[in-house]
Order: sequence, then C-alpha cells, then structure tokens
Amino acid sequence: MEHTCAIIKPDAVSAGHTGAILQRIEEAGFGVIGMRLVRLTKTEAEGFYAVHRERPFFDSLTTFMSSGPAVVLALEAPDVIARWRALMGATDPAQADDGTLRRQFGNAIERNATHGSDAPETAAFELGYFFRGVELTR
Ligand code: 3AN
Repeated sequence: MEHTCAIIKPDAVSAGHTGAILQRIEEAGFGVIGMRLVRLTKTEAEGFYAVHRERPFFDSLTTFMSSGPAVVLALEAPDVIARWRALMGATDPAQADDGTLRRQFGNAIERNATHGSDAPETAAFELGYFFRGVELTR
C-alpha cells in the first residue's frame, strides 16, 4: 500500500468542484483515510511549498494557496502517487489530457485545481504537515 497527499485547491473549492473531484477519487478506488478543510495562512502555505522557495512563482503560488479554503486528503491505494498524478494530469491545464481533473477544472498553471505529492518522501512530509498526530486508517 502507498499513501499520497492530495489537495483540492482554493480555486476548485470556491468554484464548487469539491464533490465532483471527490467522486472521481472514489471512482478510482483510492481509499480516503484523512480529509480536512483548511484555510492556510500565508506562512503555512510557504512552509508547505518550501521546496519551491527559490522559484519565481513562489510568492504568487503561496498567496493563491492561502486565498481561501482548500480540502486536504490522505489517499491510500497501491501505486497511488503515480495514479493520482495521472488522474490530475499535467501541471498546466492547457497541456493536460482530456479527461484529467486539471483539464476539466483547472484555470491556469497556478490555479490548477489539485495537488499531489510527487514521491514517497514528499508524501510523508506533506501528510505530516496536515495530519500530524492523527492516526490515518481505513
Ligand atoms: P505539480 O503540482 O504538477 O507537481 P510542480 O511541483 O512543478 O507541479 O509545481 C507546484 C505548483 O506550483 C503547481 N501545482 C502549480 O500550482 C505551481 N506552478 C508550477 N509551475 C508554475 C509556473 N510556471 N507558474 C506559476 N505556478 C506554477
């Protein structure tokens, strides 16, 4: 079994796509073992995206991620890191394949509806960031 941290970003939550995205997650067969509605502070968003601190879009990205409620999920399934990233599609919604979440719900490379961890190490960091001290089980 593998775990990943998925986020329904503020653009998708405010547009009313939370339910549709959760339905796609359930249809994919991923176990939802943690779920929180969070309103990140700018500082919390900066901590979450610390690996991108030197990127030119860091300030804009963390401002966006702290602009409204987001839904953070802990997902469990075999190979879920790659499978969730496949369901999301490419980072830029304009480049994402038809049928992917970012194609359907994303607006721009920054406002791209969803997040997913990119490796087991980042999944562990990100799940610890949002579910520290919480037992995650089915
Ligand atoms: P992914 O989320 O697909 O792994 P990363 O890790 O390269 O993509 O980027 C993290 C987040 O930073 C993306 N989800 C996106 O919101 C934002 N981002 C990436 N590239 C850009 C860019 N060129 N301009 C603005 N925001 C970006």
